[in-house]
Amino acid sequence: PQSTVDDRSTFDLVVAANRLPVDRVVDDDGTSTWQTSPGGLVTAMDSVMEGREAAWVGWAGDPGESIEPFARDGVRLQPLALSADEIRDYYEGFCNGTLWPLYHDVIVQPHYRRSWWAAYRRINQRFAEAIVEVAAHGATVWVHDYQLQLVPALLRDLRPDLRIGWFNHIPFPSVELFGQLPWRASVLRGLLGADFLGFQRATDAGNFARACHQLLGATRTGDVVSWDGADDDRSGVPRRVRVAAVPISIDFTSLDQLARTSAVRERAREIRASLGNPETVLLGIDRLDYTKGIRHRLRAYSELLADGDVTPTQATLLQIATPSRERVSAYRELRAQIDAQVGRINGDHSVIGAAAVEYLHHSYPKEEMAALFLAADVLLVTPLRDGMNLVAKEYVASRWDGGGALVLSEFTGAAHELSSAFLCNPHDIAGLKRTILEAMHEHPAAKRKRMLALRRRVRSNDVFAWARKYLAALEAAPAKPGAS
Ligand code: GDG
Repeated sequence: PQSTVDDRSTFDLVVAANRLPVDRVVDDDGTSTWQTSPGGLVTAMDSVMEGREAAWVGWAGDPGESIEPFARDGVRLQPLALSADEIRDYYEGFCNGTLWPLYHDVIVQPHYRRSWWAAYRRINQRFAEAIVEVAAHGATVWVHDYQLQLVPALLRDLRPDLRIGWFNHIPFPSVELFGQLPWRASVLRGLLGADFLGFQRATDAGNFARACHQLLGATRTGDVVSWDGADDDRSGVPRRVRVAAVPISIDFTSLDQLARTSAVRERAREIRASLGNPETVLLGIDRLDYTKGIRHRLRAYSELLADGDVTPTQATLLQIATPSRERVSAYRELRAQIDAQVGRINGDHSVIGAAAVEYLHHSYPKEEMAALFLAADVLLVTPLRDGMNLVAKEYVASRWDGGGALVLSEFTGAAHELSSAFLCNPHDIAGLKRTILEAMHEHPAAKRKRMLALRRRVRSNDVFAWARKYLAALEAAPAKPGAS
């Protein structure tokens, strides 16, 4: 429940992310309220903020006027305003038109626009100033993701007393690709303002350290990147920054429990029945994003249908694509391509009463997601590049019955942990087809063994363990607060 503004002015723990953990919901009568956003980050942060004097700085999600700070579940929410132009240039532009494609191995062409970069710098500065206002002396500040890479150094300049951590939810690309960025040195300098930089995979941490070495002359010893702080026009303050992989996870127990409820089990049966009770239900659930490999998955599936290896009465592919970034042109193009691809597959292969592909461009409540997971014999997770991929872990957590099979791309962070999955290279369509068939037809006992191994892994490294590990690494980072 929403309460009045917290009268404390400073906090020992400050979380900063592009978005606040709430969404504004406007009722029919025009009154607006705040609802907790779905998603793992909010759950993870709740667990670390509980019992601490904590604040969260982020954008409220709409263009326009600044909103007064408010308190929710004991946490101070500090909204940061973005104008329509700033959303276009900073968020849709630099974040989602430059950094997102560049950091996902240029699956689509990144655009390098100076006006977008200028907006990114300005908004990062605004974030740093908003954080400084609410951070107590010596506070811990946990900054999230690629939208806020300049914040660590900006913060350190303003407030050397703070302990600053940053976590990258997406991949960090190889230096050959990162080197394309016209403002690459500024981004590295921005990040090196932190005490600890966390990544999804050791490879991402390694890519970052190599970029610092090649582009700034920094050196790496074990987990620590050391930089003399000098650049072309100034000799700077030396930095020692800890850099390591801390793979993110999900709230295993709550999903496991949700999937065991009779309502979810009943709904899972209903979903299968609505699909005509086929032998095999294959499922894809993704944000509609070109990184997720939806087109490769559809291509492989359409070939399996064409080859006669699957028939629409025997199997159904249920593809759910959650609407995402609909104002960015690459996302609109992708949607049109997927619409056409699904139409073509169904036109060619469906029979009356049994669609080859059931495609839904919607988002669903978490109960429905759990029921979908429980209804699916095979989950297809085929990204071309993905920082972690929480959907894969959520599927595993939902399968309390030991059923189901996970087809998982090698190009996800999750593949580094979930080695018992049916791993695939989504670029290799022939290989992907074989892997899908293997996941459909492997002996049930062998499949069950895989699923139980996956569940052990996700249970023991859940989101709470992740948050604890992250904060412990930040506490142990080399530089003492106040030192340079
Ligand atoms: C980024 C990185 C990294 C999706 N549709 C609905 C819904 N979802 C939820 C899923 C899952 C989350 O959204 C998506 O997380 P992913 O990890 O799969 O992917 P990204 O959104 O790209 O996330 C990724 C992640 O950050 C965390 O660090 O793993 O690599 O790209 O939790 O369940 N939730 C509900 N309805 C939907 O329709 N309720």
